[in-house]
Amino acid sequence: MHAWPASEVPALPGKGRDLQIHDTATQGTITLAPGPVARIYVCGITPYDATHIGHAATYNAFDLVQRVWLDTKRQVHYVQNVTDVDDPLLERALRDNLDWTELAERETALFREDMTALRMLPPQQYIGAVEAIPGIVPLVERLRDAGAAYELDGDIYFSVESDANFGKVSNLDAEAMRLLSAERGGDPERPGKKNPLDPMLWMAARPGEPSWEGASLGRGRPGWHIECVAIALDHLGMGFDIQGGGSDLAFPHHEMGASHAQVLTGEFPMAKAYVHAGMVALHGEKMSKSKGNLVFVSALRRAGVDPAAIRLALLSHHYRADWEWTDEVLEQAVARLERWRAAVSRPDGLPADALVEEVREALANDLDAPAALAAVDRWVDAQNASDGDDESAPGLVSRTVDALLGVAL
Ligand code: 5CA
Ligand code: ZN
Repeated sequence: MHAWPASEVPALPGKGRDLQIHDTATQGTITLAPGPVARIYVCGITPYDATHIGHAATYNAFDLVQRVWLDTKRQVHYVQNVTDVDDPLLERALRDNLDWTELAERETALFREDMTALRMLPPQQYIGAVEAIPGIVPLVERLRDAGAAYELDGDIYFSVESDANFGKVSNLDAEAMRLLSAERGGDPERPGKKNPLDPMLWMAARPGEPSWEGASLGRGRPGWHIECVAIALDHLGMGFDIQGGGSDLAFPHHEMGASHAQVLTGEFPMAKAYVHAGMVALHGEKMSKSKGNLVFVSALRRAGVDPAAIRLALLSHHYRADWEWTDEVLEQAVARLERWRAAVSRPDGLPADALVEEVREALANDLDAPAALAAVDRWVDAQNASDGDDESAPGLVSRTVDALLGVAL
């Protein structure tokens, strides 16, 4: 499917720095040194409800990754999926008496608008689960033929025991895995499974639900984890630089994906770094479509909030932190945006070459956006309190904030 338009990324003087990033799998910070083309896969939305601030915060983190890489003069190959067929989508369509394809199309269209408004750089490939089915079926067949999958009443399950590295992405103990599996789309209680954690690869057709021809698998629809593996391997291949998503994807989604890929290719890990963003809460609880405690990006936009202020609100928290959205977070961002715009609208100002390096350094250090904002704040405060005469400074600050933080002043 088509993605959304890219905003321009201004080139900055000098050269950016290599990204150091926290990797969930090794539980430490690693320095990524991609080749001329850095490769990233970011898990996309399940389009049954509009983009909320939690989604936007997660996509903001991976947008910063791209901006750091682009600043090092690399190209970025970015792939994102859309889980446009899955249980939660079908359940919502049924509840609201909607055609599931229309619901998915409507919410994906709104997501594109939100991403465009927030100046998130688009993926080169934006792939729906449905369009990926022809690539998913042969992978499931291969897993089955390799003895890593088995049938249960027509459904095909992946056997986690077929992968010696299972557990190395999320580093959780068996009990934690079991609890999270039940919470996040798994079915650990289903009788007949070899291991309660085994995830579904292919679900046999159910009455009243959409299904597709699956060659030797029979009619059905794909499981969730194999969807992302098929799309990532098809477009990026093994050993790409980052697989990203919110921290709720570390287990089971990214763990299972790494396992599928390990059995398919004999290689581990699928991504050099597994990068996870913290969860955004509202009124003390994780924002989630299932709980309905949501602040929608589109609703804020409709209420007249400048998307640049939304973006600054996201940037004011470290991507790995769990944080809470409040009116105050937004008010502070609106005030900051105003201060920054006033400072760069003057015809001249204080030299800003050091600021460019400070923002670069902050972001290269595990995407420390709050430190980057603090550096800009310092320049802005000094600029507003003095009368520097560097005519190139306001433009350079604007371009830096645009190129590295995605905020248009
Ligand atoms: N389609 C799958 C991924 S393949 C999925 O998880 N979709 S989603 O719509 O539920 O979430 C999309 C992305 O937003 C995921 O990376 C998820 O981890 C992230 N996300 C969801 N809720 C929050 C939240 N409250 N705070 C931060 N990130 C969130
Ligand atoms: Zn995914």
